[in-house]
Amino acid sequence: MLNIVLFGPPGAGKGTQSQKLIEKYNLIHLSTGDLLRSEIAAGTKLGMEAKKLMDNGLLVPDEVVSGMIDNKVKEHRSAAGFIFDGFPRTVPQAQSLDKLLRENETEITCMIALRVDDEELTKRLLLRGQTSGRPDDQNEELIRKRVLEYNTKTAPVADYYAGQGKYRAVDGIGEIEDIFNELSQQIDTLKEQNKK
Ligand code: B4P
Repeated sequence: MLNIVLFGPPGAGKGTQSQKLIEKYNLIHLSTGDLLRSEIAAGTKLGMEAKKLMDNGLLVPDEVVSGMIDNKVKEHRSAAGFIFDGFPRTVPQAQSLDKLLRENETEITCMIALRVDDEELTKRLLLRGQTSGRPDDQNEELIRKRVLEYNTKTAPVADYYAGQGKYRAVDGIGEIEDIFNELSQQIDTLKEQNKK
């Protein structure tokens, strides 16, 4: 299986690039942000709890997101692989993902990070906020809070995978198509290595 963690701060382009990668490599897209937003749209208890945190730029508890991912991985046992988008966002989430994949006799192939600076992130998310209707994209203060949450809780996840020799990064600034080509090259190299 080809299991990629697409990593980066809010607005780095994880969602954008995942859409293109799943098509090219026939992978299942698992975005915890999307899963949480569908819970909110369906008005579930979990969704209502998550909404309070998301609207304030905070992370949702680890057990909630890990539980959602567990269910989805089990639903797609025979898939060619997964793109994990926006997950894991904390070290405990990464540990629970490793455990889950081990139980399913597979593992993370690689984490690929999209590197984008804070000013560009703020610009992109404010722009998206004009059309998306997403409450967490509406003001600069909230966006900066999400970036802070990322820097304190999520950035260490990169060290977790680096410790396993599974960390790579690409420049996330530039044309969407150029970034996609760069990611594809990294994935093609991994696939070749996997065959050996
Ligand atoms: P997410 O839904 O994961 O979203 P995100 O970080 O905002 O965005 P992403 O990086 O996917 O950006 P996108 O491609 O859309 O998280 C939302 C919230 O959910 C979190 O704050 C948290 O509360 C909660 N949550 C989710 N997962 C969690 C977890 N595991 N644990 C705890 N809580 C969790 O791109 C953004 C914009 O940039 C778009 O408008 C796009 O068009 C534009 N863009 C993309 N690439 C570009 C490029 N190259 N140039 C210019 N613009 C570009």
